Amino acid sequence: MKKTIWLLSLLALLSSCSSCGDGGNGNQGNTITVVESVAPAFDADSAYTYVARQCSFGPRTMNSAAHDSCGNYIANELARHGAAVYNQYANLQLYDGTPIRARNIIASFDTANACRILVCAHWDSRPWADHDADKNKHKSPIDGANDGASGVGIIMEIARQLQQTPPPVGVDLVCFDAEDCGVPDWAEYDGDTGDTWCLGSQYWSMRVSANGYSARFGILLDMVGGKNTVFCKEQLSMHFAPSIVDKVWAAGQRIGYAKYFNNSVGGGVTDDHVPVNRQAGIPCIDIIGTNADKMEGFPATWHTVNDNIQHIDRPTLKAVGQTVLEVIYSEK
Ligand code: AHN
Ligand code: ZN
Repeated sequence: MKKTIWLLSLLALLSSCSSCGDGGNGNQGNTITVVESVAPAFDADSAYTYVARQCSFGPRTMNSAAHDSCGNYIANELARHGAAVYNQYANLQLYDGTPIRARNIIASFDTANACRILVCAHWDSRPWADHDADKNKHKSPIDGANDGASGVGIIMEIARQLQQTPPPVGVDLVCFDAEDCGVPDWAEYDGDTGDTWCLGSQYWSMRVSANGYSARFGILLDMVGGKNTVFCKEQLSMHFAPSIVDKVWAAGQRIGYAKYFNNSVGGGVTDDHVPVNRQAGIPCIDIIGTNADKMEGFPATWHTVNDNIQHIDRPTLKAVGQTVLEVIYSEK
């Protein structure tokens, strides 16, 4: 009996301590926070399956059969979820002049709606594991489970939700090609100004406004499914679209993912959101994974052969996918 009372008072003490930092509103004791979420539930198992399926084709490197087959799979799956799908094909060139056949896959919901939100990710995978610890693997292609497939997996699950529960705004899901064939570390090549990356998004962004398209804002997803990942506020996103960063981070924190959506500002990244901001004129942010151990840099599997399905984490997919859904369904 005595032991129980002692335990109870210890618990009371602990809970009153944890409420000391409640902002000084005098609200002592246990505060139950009711999370008001307006979006349908994002299914992380479903997103995980979409990531695994993309990886099952093999590395989605430019000009490969796996790339072609996976492109068909993504386009068919998005159409099956009720999107109007447009394939934008482009003949482009790698940094060394190699011709590549690129394909941006654009899936639109509620096309009559003038208010539109863009969600994008790249679907190609890097042809070279140039950051692998093993030098012998620097020319091996990667699965890109996190770097590529995770963002597209979330996009496919979002498509499934959009069909089941139409939101108040129109949504365009864009899977960019040829993001990850920028100059490899081992290449003897001077003059990488960053434009050897993000070839598909550059192509799309240079043409989209002439085609009469715009969006209220965009959200790019990159490396959004790794273990041991947090999301810092990416510097170029803060430059181009600080209010969108704040909106997305606030939504994530509001619905319970403060552990993932960290308020610190990370470094700037050359990524698909740059041409979307600069050429397309659409304010677009990048939700991009940071290594949680170091609180800086990319996840440990980045551009290594370990970027495979074994290192994909459902809770990370859930945090990002649910947050993006929350932003979409909160928009008026
Ligand atoms: C550079 O390393 C220049 N950009 C990183 C963009 C990226 C590559 N995201 C995923 N893979
Ligand atoms: Zn990459």
